[in-house]
Amino acid sequence: MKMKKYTAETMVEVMKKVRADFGDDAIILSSTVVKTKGFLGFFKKKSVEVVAGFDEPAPKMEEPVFPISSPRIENVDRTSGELKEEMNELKKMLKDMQQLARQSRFPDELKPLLAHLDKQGLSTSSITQIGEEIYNRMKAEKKDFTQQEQLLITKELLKKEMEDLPFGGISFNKKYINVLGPTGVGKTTTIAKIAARALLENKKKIGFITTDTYRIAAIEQLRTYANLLQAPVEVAYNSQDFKNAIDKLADRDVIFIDTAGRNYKEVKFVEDLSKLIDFSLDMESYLVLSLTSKEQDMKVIVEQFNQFAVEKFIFTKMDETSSIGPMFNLMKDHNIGTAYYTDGQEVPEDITEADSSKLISLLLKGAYDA
Ligand SMILES: Nc1nc2c(ncn2[C@@H]2O[C@H](COP(=O)(O)OP(=O)(O)O)[C@@H](O)[C@H]2O)c(=O)[nH]1
Ligand SMILES: [Mg+2]
Repeated sequence: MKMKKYTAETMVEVMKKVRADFGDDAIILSSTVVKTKGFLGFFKKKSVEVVAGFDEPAPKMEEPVFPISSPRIENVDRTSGELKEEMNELKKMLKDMQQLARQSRFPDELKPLLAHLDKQGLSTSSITQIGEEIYNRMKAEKKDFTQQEQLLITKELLKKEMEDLPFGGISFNKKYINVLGPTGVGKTTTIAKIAARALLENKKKIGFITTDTYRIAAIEQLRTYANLLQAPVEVAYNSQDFKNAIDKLADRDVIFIDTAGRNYKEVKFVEDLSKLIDFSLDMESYLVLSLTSKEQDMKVIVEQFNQFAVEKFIFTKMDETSSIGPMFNLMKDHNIGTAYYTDGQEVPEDITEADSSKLISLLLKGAYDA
């Protein structure tokens, strides 16, 4: 492998140079942000240093080449979808690198907080924004901020970011509560929790419709909860069943609609769902996402389901993860608020109505424990 070191002021410039020498087959082996200290630490200059390599056709019997987990631009036949995905990935990576370069300017006092946010999985751009704001205020006030002061600013910024998003549970203004999402995230369990509260706390007459007829066990699971709550369940195999169910449950105050998960990546599944459920009804649709899922997968799911006019998110399985940053990233990217989060399998206990202050406290919990 041929290797060469490049230095420029920005990542974009470096990449231009790399491409000029190696074309699209370049491999980035490492990238560092180099700081040159100016007078009394002021006017620090930064530059980006990249070591790029080019894989020559390997002669036989050479030592094995280990894969390198850095941005790699390969020349292989790909579908336009894959290419687009890779381009987006690459763009994000470049953006992240630029953000990280910006972060490297921040004073050391800020590092524990920013590291905590990073561990929580908050997006690099949000972390940079927070760091920048605190740093700017430090400079303006010509002093370092205590951990407590840093936390206060962080809270204030996150709060402001979410001030226009809706939070909180079902409104009881709409008769139909529709719960969407992939398989296994906890839709049925969550419906049972919300329904139990509607019955016990709000004294509503509740009913259920399930369109999850894919597995017998799924119907039985909902029936079990419904029986405990002494509420009727209707099973809808097709759109006619769904219409009949609506008629049969006409006297109910709130009707919870459970849906099948299946493979959300199949466009057909989304089509089927819109044929089965009458979305023109007086309805609120919630998208259930498990915090144990990968953020990239959650993003795809949101895009897939967003055509159903998602009212708010419901995040499940908070008890199984210690990084809840993706919640904030998804809310910000899609401009959708959060109705509830759940943190266990107990019905109806393990569910909390979300509000931005609670979520922020959870995100910042333990920020200075380390
Ligand atoms: N740890 C944990 N498990 C949960 C939570 N919510 C649901 N589950 C479990 O996740 C599994 C799938 O739940 P289910 O409601 O059937 O998911 P569905 O396929 O989306 O309807 C079950 O074992 C639930 O008990 C939660 O908040 N925390
Ligand atoms: Mg289910």
